[in-house]
Amino acid sequence: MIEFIKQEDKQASDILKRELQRQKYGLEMIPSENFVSRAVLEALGSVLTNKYSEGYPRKRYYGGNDFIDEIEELAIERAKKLFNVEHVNVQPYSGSPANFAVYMATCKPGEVIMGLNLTDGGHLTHGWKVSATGLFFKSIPYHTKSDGYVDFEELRKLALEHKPKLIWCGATAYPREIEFEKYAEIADEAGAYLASDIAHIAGLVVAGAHKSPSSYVHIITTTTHKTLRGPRGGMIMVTKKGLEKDPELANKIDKAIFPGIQGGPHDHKTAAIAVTLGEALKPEFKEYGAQIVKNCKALAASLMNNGIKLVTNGTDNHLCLIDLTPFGKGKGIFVQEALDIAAITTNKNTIPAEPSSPYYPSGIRLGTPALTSRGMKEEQMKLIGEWIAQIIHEVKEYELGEDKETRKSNLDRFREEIKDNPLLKEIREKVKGLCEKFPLYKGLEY
Ligand code: DSN
Repeated sequence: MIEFIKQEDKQASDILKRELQRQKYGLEMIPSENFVSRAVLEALGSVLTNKYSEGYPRKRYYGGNDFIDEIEELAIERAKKLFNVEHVNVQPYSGSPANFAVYMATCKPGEVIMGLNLTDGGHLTHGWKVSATGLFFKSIPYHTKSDGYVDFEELRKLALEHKPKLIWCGATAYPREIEFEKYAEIADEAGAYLASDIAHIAGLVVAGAHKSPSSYVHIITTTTHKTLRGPRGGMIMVTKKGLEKDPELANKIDKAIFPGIQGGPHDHKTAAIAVTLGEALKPEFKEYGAQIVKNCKALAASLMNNGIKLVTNGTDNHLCLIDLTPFGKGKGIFVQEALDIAAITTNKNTIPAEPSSPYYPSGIRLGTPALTSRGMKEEQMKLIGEWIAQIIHEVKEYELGEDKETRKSNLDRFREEIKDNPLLKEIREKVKGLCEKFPLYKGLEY
């Protein structure tokens, strides 16, 4: 499969080989990651990477784009059907430029926008202070309540007071269903554009395992590599409601992507999106989406039955958010690194009312899209939940410390002590055994 890299570049091929082994023999539980099909991998590795094609199908600045036009149109038609929308742009390089283009199409610099606060589970590009979206627009964040659910009362009050141009719904670490209808009521009352960023749940939406935003919002953005199980990429969609609010909205979005913030589209990635969307149109994808949610509920139950607290006490979707504050603040880093040693990949994450900081947060975010792609079901989730709980209990006494020096020495000591921890080694072996029963990329060897 990588025979040419092997011949030409041993250094690079060795690294690729080790990453393939890591993926094959570990449990990938970062909820925004997944395993693409061999067909999607082929499209990504295709000759379409050689082409320049600034512009849009049938309106390009360069010659030789007949087949590029066809593949882009195929992706667009499939996306329209799957998401029930009027217009689709499949060129965003990923989620951040897709979202930035929405700002450019709907707001002027300095105008007011609203998104869910980052430490409450919101996306960086929904107005967080260090993101370009927080620097160039006036961001008024809304929050979750102490129970972890979105505070719609606060959102309504802020929206009517500040009259934002744009309101975002959607999140990166929110374990519950996004209540599009409540957002729509508030955005309509405030006269704002409503954009839903469904990057995390796009696969669930097309599978019917999460409600669709298409009749509630004006614009939908998504990445294509999370639950949708495609290449790293992005899409922007305009709904019927969006075109009714502004008949020029689709043109504005297209212009914002090119020439606004991007140059030539990545055509190999467009081809891979077309293949991904073809897979998502198949009946098996509905089963896949439903199983992601069943698995996540089983994982949540197993964690809670083993003494682990979850934000909102459960999940409606593909992810759970572990609240480690019963053991102290800022403990996410210890748990993430201990899980890593046991070959369970997750990410430390902030939780609502985070008492620590985004880099040293008090939660762990984990999910089931990638494990479900391997064919795992509820029985395996129960087991994995038990292992994770055991690991948390094993490292829960480690303290971070308040200042930089104490943190460094505490982390150094922790890393030294856990690298040969017998429980972590034992679970790592069990993880390997489980992975062997659910092979990944069978027959693919680097
Ligand atoms: N960084 C992506 C995630 O992991 O969810 C998008 O926020």
